[in-house]
Amino acid sequence: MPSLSRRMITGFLVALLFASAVLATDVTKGPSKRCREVIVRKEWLVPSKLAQNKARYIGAVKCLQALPAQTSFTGVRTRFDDFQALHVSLMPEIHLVGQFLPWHRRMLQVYEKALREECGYTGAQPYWDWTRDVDGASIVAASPVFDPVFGFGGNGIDIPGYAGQFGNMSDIPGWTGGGCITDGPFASYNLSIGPGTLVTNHCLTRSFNTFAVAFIRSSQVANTTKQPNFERFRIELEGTPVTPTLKVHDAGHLSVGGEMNDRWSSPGDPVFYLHHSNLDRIWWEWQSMDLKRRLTDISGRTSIDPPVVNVTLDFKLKMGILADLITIRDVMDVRASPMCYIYA
Ligand SMILES: *[C@@H]1O[C@H](CO)[C@@H](O)[C@H](O)[C@H]1NC(C)=O
Ligand SMILES: *[C@@H]1O[C@H](CO)[C@@H](O)[C@H](O)[C@H]1NC(C)=O
Ligand SMILES: *[C@@H]1O[C@H](CO)[C@@H](O)[C@H](O)[C@H]1NC(C)=O
Ligand SMILES: *[C@@H]1O[C@H](CO)[C@@H](O)[C@H](O)[C@H]1NC(C)=O
Ligand SMILES: [Cu+2]
Repeated sequence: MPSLSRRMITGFLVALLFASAVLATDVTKGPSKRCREVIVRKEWLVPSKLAQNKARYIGAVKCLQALPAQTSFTGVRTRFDDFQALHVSLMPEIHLVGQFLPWHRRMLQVYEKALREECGYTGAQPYWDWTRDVDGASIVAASPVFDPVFGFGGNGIDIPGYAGQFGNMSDIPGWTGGGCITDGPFASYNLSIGPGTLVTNHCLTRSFNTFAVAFIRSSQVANTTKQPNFERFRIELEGTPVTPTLKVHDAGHLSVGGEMNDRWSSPGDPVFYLHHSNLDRIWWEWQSMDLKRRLTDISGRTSIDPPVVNVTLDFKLKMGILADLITIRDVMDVRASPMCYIYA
C-alpha cells in the first residue's frame, strides 16, 4: 500500500532527522565547534562527469608546486615541498604510534586548506579507495588514479633489479618499474626533498608492486573495521614496529612504490594525499559505527622508544609553522571545527 509505506518512510525520516539533531548537539559541544561549511570528500574513481573536478584538483596541486615555500626546512622550494619536508622532519614520531591517524588527519586537512585558500580550489580532498582497483587485479596500473590524462600519471620506467626506493626491500617481491614517471601532470616536476632525509633534485619515481596489492583488498579493510577498539583498529591498519604481515597502510604505499614507498618523503607523490585520505575515511567509518564511544577512543604509545607514555586526547599535533597547534581531541570528529568535512 503506497500511502502506508509513504507514511512509514516519512516517520522514518523524521526519526532520522531527530536522531541526527540529537547527535549533532551531542558532539559539537557549543558554537566554537560548529563549522561554517562542511565539505564532502569523494572518491577519485567516481567516473567521467567529474573529469573537470579532477582537473581542478590537479591544477591546485600544481599551483602549490609553483608557490614559494613558507617554512625554513632545508631544501624546500615550494608550498608543496613544505608539507613533504614537515613529514620528513617528524617521521619517527608520527608512525607506529598512537598519534599516527590523528596526525595524518590534521596534515591532510591543512593541505586541503592550502589548496582551497591559496590555490582557489573549491572542492574537497579526494580519496583513493584502492579496493575497487585491486579486488580483481594484481597491480594498480589500470586505476583511474594513475591515468595519464585524468589522473596522476603511471608507473616509473623499468630499472632492472629495483627493490624499493629507500633501503633494501628485496625481501618483498613483485617490484616493477622503479624509475622516473614519464607521463601525467607530474612527470616534469622534480622534487627537492628526499629520498629519505636527503635533499636532492630528483624526479618522482614509482614502482607498482604486484605482491603488496593482496593486502589492500576489501577483505583486509573489513578485517580492520571489525576491530572492537581503537587499539586493535590502529594495529590492524598500521601494524606494529614488528608486524608479521603487511597492513593496509604500508601495503598502499608499497603498491605504488618509488617515492610513495619512502617512509620519510612519500608526500612527494601527490597520490600520498589520496591514499591517506582513504585511511582517514576508514578510520572515520570505523568511528561512525559507534560514535558514542569512538569519538573519544584513542590509544597507543607516543613514541616507539621507551619510556612508554600513552597518548591522550590532549596530545598536541605538531604542524610546525604550517598550522596552529591543536590536540587529538580537536580532530576526533571530522564534522566539527576545525576539521569540517565528511566522506561520501
Ligand atoms: C639486498 O639484500 C639482499 C638480501 O637480503 C642481498 O642479497 C642483496 O645483495 C642486497 N642488495 C643491496 C643493493 O644491498
Ligand atoms: C630531474 O631529476 C632527474 C634525476 O632524478 C635528473 O636526471 C633531471 O635532470 C632533473 N631535471 C631537472 C629539470 O632538474
Ligand atoms: C585480521 O585481524 C586479526 C586481528 O584481529 C589478525 O590476527 C589477522 O591476521 C587479520 N587477518 C588478515 C587476513 O589480515
Ligand atoms: C598504555 O596503554 C596500554 C594499553 O593500550 C596499557 O597496557 C599500558 O599499561 C599503558 N601504559 C602506561 C604507561 O600507561
Ligand atoms: Cu606518514
